[in-house]
Amino acid sequence: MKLKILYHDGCFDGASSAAIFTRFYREHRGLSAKDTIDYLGLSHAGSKPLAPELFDGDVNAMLDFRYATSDRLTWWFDHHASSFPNPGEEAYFRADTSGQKFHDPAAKSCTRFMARTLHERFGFDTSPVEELIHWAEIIDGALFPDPSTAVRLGPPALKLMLVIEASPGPGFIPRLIGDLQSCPFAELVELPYVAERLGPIYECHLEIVELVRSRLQIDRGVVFYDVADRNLSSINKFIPYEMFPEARYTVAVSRGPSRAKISVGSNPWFPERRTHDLARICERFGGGGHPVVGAVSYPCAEVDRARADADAIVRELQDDWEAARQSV
Ligand SMILES: [Mn+2]
Repeated sequence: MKLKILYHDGCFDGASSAAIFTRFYREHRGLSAKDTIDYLGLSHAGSKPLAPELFDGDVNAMLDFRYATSDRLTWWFDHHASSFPNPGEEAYFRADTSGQKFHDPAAKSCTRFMARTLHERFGFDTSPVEELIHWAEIIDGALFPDPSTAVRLGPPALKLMLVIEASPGPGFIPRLIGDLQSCPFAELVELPYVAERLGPIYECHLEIVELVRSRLQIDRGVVFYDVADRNLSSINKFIPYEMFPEARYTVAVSRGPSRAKISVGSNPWFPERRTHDLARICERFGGGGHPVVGAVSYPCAEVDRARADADAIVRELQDDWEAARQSV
C-alpha cells in the first residue's frame, strides 16, 4: 500500500499538516512495514487543474492546497479562500460523500483545522502534536506578538519556519515531516541535518532583511518594494512593518529560480485597517490567497508584466487611504 501525501510546499503549515496527517493515518488506519509513504510538495503556480497522475497512491491525501476533482483524491483539508479556482470544482466538492474532504476558509491554519476535525470526527489524540498546532496557527495566521519577533525569528519554531520556506522540493521537507511528528522543536533545530542547513539560511535571511529595508517605499499606507533584480525565492513578509508600523499593506515584486511573483499582504498588527479582500484582487490577476494575504505568480520572463500589475495593485490599495486614515 502506498500512502501519498501532497502538501503545500515550502510552507510551515503544509509541512505540519503532512506530519499530523501521517500520525493520524498510522494511529487510525494503520501502516505496516511493507507500506510506503510518498510525500510531494505542491506550489501555487497558476490555477490550472492538478494533473491526475499526481494521485498515484492507493490512498491520496492533499493538505493545505487547493481542491482537485479527482476520484483518486481520498482525503482533503484546506483553508484557502481560493480553493476552487476552476469551474465545477466547488460543486464537485459539495457533492462529495466520502466524509473525508474538508474546507474552512475561516481557519487560520490548515494544521489546527485538520487536527480539530480529525479529533472530532475520528477521535484523533492531538495532545502529542500541540506544539505543531500552536505554532502553525501563529505562523499561518500571522499572530506574531510584534514585527521584531516575526522578522528576527528567536523561537525554534520560527527558525523551522525559515528553513522550510527556504527548502521547497524533495529531500529536506519530507525528511523533516518525519521528525516533526514526534520531535520537540528545540531538539529538532539541533539535529545536524537541520542545523547545517539552518545556519547559512539564517545568516542569509538577515542579509535579505537589510536589502529589503533599503528598498522600502511607503506612500498612502502602502509599502512597495521590488527585488526582482535579485534571485530571492523566499522573503520574510513582515520586514516592512518593523520599519513602518503604521503601514496598511505591502506589495512586493520578487523573482526566484522558477517564477516571478507579486506578494500582497496586510499589516497583521492592525487588521482593522484592512478594507480590501486581497485574495479577490490577486484572483483578477490570475493569483489567489486569503483576504489578508495573496500572491500572483508569473513565468520569470514576464517580470515586467508582474511589475505593471503590482503598480495597478498598489494604486488600488491606496484608493481609500484618506477615508482609512480618518478612521484609525
Ligand atoms: Mn495554510
